[in-house]
Amino acid sequence: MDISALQKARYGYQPKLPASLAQKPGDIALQLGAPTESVADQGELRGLFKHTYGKPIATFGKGANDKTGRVLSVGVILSGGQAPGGHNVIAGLYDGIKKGNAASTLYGFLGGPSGLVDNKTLTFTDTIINAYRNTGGFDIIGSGRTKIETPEQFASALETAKKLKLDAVVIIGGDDSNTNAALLAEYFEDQKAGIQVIGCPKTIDGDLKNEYIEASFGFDTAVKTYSELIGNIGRDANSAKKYWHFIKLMGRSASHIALECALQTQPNICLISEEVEAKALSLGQIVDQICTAVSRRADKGNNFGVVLIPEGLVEFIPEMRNLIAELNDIMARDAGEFTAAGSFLLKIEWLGKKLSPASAAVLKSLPTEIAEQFLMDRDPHGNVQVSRIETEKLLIGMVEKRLAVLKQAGTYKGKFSGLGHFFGYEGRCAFPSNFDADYCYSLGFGAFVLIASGLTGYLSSVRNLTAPASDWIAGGVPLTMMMNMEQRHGSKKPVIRKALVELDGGPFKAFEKNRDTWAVETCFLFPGAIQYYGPAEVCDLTTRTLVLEKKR
Ligand code: FBP
Repeated sequence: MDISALQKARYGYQPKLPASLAQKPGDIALQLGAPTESVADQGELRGLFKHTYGKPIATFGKGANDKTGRVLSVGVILSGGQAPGGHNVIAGLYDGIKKGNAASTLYGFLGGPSGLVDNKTLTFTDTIINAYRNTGGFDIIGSGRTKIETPEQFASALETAKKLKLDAVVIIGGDDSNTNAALLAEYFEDQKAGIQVIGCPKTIDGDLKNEYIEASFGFDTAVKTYSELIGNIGRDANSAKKYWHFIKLMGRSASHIALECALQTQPNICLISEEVEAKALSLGQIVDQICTAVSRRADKGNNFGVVLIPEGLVEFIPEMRNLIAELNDIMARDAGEFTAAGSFLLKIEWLGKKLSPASAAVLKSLPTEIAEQFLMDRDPHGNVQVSRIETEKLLIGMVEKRLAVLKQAGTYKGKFSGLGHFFGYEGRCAFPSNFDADYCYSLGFGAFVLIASGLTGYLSSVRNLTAPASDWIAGGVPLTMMMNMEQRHGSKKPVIRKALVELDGGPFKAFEKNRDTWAVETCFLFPGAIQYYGPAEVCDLTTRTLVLEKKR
């Protein structure tokens, strides 16, 4: 098989491990802290997770561990959207269990959680693992968004695990997938199956984090990839001086990706969904803000610029959020009728009778192609697929209209030509940065130690991430510690709380301090491509978000 020169070179990269995990497995001691509580709704969660609630934080240190040498049988799942470094989590887990005992087996469930339900597996070998070390993508076993939720699905998962004689299942996923991991861990305990469940924090969105999970893997590589592209666009804009580039960036709910890219590239405008929500800004007000910057730059003869837009924005604008919530309910409750309504226009007519008057008016005001995107299928977790809503085009159209009015009034004298871009899929399967390669390998290796030590219902954790890798602190965080109860599809459900951008946090404050200057001046930065070989200050650079969050 042909492989690129970089792929070949990356096979030989040896990921760095924290000192605690770089020891012989028998010398990795497990230290347990005090019992923990969930972030909220402790009473309800204690009742729902009778076997797995409130476990202590686990930390790895130096000392004898007589459990790491037993023969293990483990199955691993890649769940949800791709994120750079997934292959290294599997490689770290594989190397760990083989180091513990060469007779141990690692199975991969094919196509995401459905592989566990339907017993679709492959058995990892050195040859398979070696062909994927330090590479991007999830293609080693594939991924999927199936949610294990019905009693039949849980029973099938158990049947598969029993057939394979598994000691443990490792779920590599985001907040929804790890909520599923917590439920599965509890179910297996309840069934006295003796099968452990360990999660690993994945998502480019960066919204699965807390005091013990400093970053989800993939964020580092994705933001560096997008920032390279944004920097290139900034330079093009400043060369040609004729386009306003509206760039939508992935991040289904949280704006961490947009904020980090703004810190790395200094665009003229970066919208932050969490701020839009806090200030209850309407779509019209957002458009006015953009027009003010466009107009002020035009006064200086600069009819070009860069605008960053988080893809989740529409769900944070009050009138849009209401519309989406109502659509979600109607489309779930009256799914049959909705489908039977027929063409798009007939669907809009049918919805007109079901939606509140305010939401019906918002839907009607949207350009046809955008309204169609609002009606697309929801994902299995009930989320609207914001990656498919062309917010950048919606904003360009509205800005154009508003500027035309301002021109008539004589308050805008520039020329506006908007170009839309969407950077999402471009970054999710990039070769992992050295940071993600090291971090992921450590998470996978740590998952092995958690399993060998007999823990269940934990998320593999590696912290102190701004220090050199040898000083990273590895261990595990109980999944229930991150949970609260939230309203989902008409009822309260236990879920891992999403970490949104904090408006009083270091990253947002750093952005806020500079954004007025960036809006009017041309201050673009050009981060360039991710570097894999060279000086550590270039190759092992962490994100600004991580550094600024750690400063607190
Ligand atoms: P996860 O939360 O599963 O990691 O996925 C995040 C994400 O990349 C979002 O940024 C994006 O909105 C979504 O996946 C796209 O989903 P899909 O891959 O199903 O199109």
